[in-house]
Amino acid sequence: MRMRPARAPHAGARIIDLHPPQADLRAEVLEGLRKDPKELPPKLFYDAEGSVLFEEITTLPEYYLTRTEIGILQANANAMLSRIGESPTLIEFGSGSSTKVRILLDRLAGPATYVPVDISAVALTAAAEAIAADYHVRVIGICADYSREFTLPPLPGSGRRTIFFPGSNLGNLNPQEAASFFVRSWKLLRKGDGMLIGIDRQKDPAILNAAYNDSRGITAQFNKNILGRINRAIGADFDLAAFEHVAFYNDAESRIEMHLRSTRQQDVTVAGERFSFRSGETSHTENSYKYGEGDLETLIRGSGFRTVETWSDAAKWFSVYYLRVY
Ligand code: AVI
Repeated sequence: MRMRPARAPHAGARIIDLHPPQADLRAEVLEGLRKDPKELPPKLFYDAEGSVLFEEITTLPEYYLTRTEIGILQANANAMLSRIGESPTLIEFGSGSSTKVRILLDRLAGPATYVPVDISAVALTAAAEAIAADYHVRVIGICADYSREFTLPPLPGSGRRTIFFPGSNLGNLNPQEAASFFVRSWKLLRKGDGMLIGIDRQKDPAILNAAYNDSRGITAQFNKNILGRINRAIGADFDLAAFEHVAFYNDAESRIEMHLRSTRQQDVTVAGERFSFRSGETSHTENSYKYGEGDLETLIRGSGFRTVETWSDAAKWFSVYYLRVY
């Protein structure tokens, strides 16, 4: 069990609600289903049920990403913290339950400010309060959508800012979206500030295919839950039993693709609009890009960042990069 810090924790967390615009799920789903081939927005994965399924995925033997990244953070936290510098302000994008940042906070000496940023005010408040209760750090939670541009309120810390973006979440963005992610992040930082980011690497496709086709079928449930969510949230009559999970590594695009395949010819009504699915027709639900050596450098070139140091596991399946604004 983690030791509590000797000093008294700060009194509570401050939460600043930037009122992120709510997605128009109905419009996004209909737009995707009108495309050929059909697409469904991956943001729909994460309702309460999907978030539980994702947590389960992170513990599966085939899904090496989470445990490998945690191992890298644990083994190299002190080196990371020395890059991050004294009295840091750690800004975590999509902070969720703020679990991985604890590995850094456990080893922090001296004052620090932790700024979790999450679109869910409920998850943000719970996680921010828990961190404020467990650590001697100032906690300022920001309810915002990091996938769009937003402005940080004035932050009190005197040290450098570091954006913490673990979990290979960058992988779910296409190259253009990833490039604009770095530009948006740069706007929140100053010269000398940094970013600590988890990146899943290219590797034997058999390992990648197994990670997204686990033997217990949890990833399949996670993928199909998107249809259940559409049924519940915007009114549709998807029969989940008539779709199957498909995931494969697309070598040319360096990405895992997830799709849902219709097992028969069927019509589905979604928010009052009728859609036909051919037998065998697939709808694209997610991409998970895998980065090769030097790919990140190519991606960030021109966005104002440079790679300063990287840490990986022995097999180089996963890396954590420290980037700096120059
Ligand atoms: C959240 N994200 C990094 C996961 C990934 O590996 O791309 C989402 C996921 N999809 C299927 N399994 C996990």
